Amino acid sequence: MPSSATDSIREQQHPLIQKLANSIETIWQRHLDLSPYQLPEDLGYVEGRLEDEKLVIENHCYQTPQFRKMHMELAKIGNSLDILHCVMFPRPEYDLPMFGTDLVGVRQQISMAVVDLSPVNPDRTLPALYQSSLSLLPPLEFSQARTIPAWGDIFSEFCVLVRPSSPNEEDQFLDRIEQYLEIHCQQAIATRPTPEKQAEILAGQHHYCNQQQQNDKTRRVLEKAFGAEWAYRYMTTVLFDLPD
Ligand code: BLA
Repeated sequence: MPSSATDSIREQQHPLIQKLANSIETIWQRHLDLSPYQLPEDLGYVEGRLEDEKLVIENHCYQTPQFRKMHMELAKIGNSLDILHCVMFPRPEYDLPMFGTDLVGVRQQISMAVVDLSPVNPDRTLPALYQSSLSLLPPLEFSQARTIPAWGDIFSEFCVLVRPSSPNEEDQFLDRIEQYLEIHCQQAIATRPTPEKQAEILAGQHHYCNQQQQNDKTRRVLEKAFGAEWAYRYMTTVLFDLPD
């Protein structure tokens, strides 16, 4: 985990990213029994250079009885790009979807905000109690939806992928993430392990990670700052790794 000296990147991030990072940690702490998760030692806090600008990556990582790994990453490239990435990887003996979110801020504007609870069971549908809770949430109003990329066939019908274009839209996005996380944490603690489904769920998580690793936009940023080999290692061991 980063030391307090390196913890300051959050205060320099876009306000929506700051609020979201605080919210995610608060909801995790409120519902779940967190213990630290050890990332590869050299990858917890990283600095690189991209076109004369400094790239800083700060990782926060935990585990709980239900989740193998809960990872939140904040990244900043000079004054031009702010990133928040977060994925919760359930232990494969739990039939739970993958919570994922990614926000990219270009200068003062969030250019892309996505959140989803993505199913990984064999029929790729969310458990019934997720479906019913998510369906009850009020409809969203965003003026600029974004197109789901080809690798995004992993996302559910509840995926929100937008370019928020006003303070009201930013608030709506923040609320929606908080609602998804509350539902997810409550469902997770009420779920009993089903070891007989483990192999199928693991296969679903593999597919999820393989698809996410196809995101050229993420890879390109990392490759430019750290080189292709490092970017590959980071994407497969920190962002989208799999249990043995
Ligand atoms: C898009 N991700 C992006 C973009 C960048 C990054 C630069 C393009 C933004 C834009 O088009 O406006 C970059 N994201 C990063 C980097 C890291 C990162 C460098 O996390 C880490 C260091 N991505 C995820 C997760 C999801 C996700 C968990 O990490 C979804 C649950 C989705 N990112 C995602 C999607 C896009 C994106 C769907 C849009 C891709 C596209 O339009 O082609």
